[in-house]
Amino acid sequence: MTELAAVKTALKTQAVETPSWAYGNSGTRFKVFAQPGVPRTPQEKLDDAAQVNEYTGAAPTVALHIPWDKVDDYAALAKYAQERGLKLGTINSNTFQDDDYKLGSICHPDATVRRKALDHLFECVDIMDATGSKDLKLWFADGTNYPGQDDIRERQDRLAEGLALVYERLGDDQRMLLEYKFFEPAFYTTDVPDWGTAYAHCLKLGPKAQVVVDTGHHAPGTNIEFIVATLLRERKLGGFDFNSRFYADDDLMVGAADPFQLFRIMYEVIRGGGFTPGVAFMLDQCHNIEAKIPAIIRSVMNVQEATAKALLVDRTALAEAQRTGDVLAANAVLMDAYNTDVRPLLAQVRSEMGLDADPVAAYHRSGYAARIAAERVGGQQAGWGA
Ligand code: AOS
Ligand code: ZN
Ligand code: ZN
Repeated sequence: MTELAAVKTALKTQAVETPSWAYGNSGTRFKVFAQPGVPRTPQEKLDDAAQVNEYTGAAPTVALHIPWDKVDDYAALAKYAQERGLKLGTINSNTFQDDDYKLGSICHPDATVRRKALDHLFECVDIMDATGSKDLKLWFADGTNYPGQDDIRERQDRLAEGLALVYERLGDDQRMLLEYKFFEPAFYTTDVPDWGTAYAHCLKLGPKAQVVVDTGHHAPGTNIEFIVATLLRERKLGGFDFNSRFYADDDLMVGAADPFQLFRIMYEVIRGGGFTPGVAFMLDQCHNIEAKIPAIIRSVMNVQEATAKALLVDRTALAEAQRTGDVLAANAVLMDAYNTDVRPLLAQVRSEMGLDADPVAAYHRSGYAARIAAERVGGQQAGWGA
């Protein structure tokens, strides 16, 4: 196989999971903007996700969020997805929306609240059993706002205890993906603030526990690709929540704020052997002011563009420049790949897959947006504004 053929093959296999909540109305704590045609049910979210997959050919799974996507029959929902060429992906838990969780969930000082949070997490695993989902994504809003509010170490003990109980409940082919976030909604301490804390817990738990890197969950200037390289070396990178940030957890379209960073991340993924089914490429975004379906299509394309550039890095030339200490040549190899216009290559890949070369234009031509705007009245809020 020529090198270009190998790049094309890799691009044809890449799959990006889209989040159900990205199809719903969203906003900030200042305002949630309603858009015409927004889904009213989990099924309608899947209908929209099927559009993204139809035009990109690269978004075959959809992440659910419980309880935002609560239904009576999850096996039926999985069948509904299957009939539209989709599969249900990661199950995202929610232990942050009840009044009971004011002081935390599985780290809460009161055992009754911890039990309630655990029961929800067990319910999420039951849902995975019904849908065939392989991954449970855990993000905890737990933390404290004031020094002295609670004991930092005891909160870690409670976290470890809760995670261990959920871990035990996982089936052989199921994983738990632990997400970290350096602040918000807690501002003084966050119980899983960084990859080191997530890694330490996952290491103790065992091979079915891995870390999720949400690209928006780092302090400005953090070298995310270094984290990616490290987690891959340790076989602890479970997946990504892709999005973009300018300031905090902005949840903007992936690749919009810093496409160069996305390229650097994808390069480390490929370099570290992470371009395999094990590492989940998920989006975690909200489209507050832009049309949702084309924005999600655009996001998938942004991931593909960064991936294509990363695949084009001349690894032999890079290794040689690195070995001989030729700093400028090594940097130039990376920059050459990054500065390549990969849009014609991706258009070709799409044509070879029987897709339109321009997925956004194809979606606009389809008339789907006008149809859902006419048919759907009273679209659902994503559940949470961020
Ligand atoms: C929260 O900031 C995290 O990014 C979560 O992954 C996610 O946005 C939320 O829990 C929806 O599932
Ligand atoms: Zn996330
Ligand atoms: Zn987030």
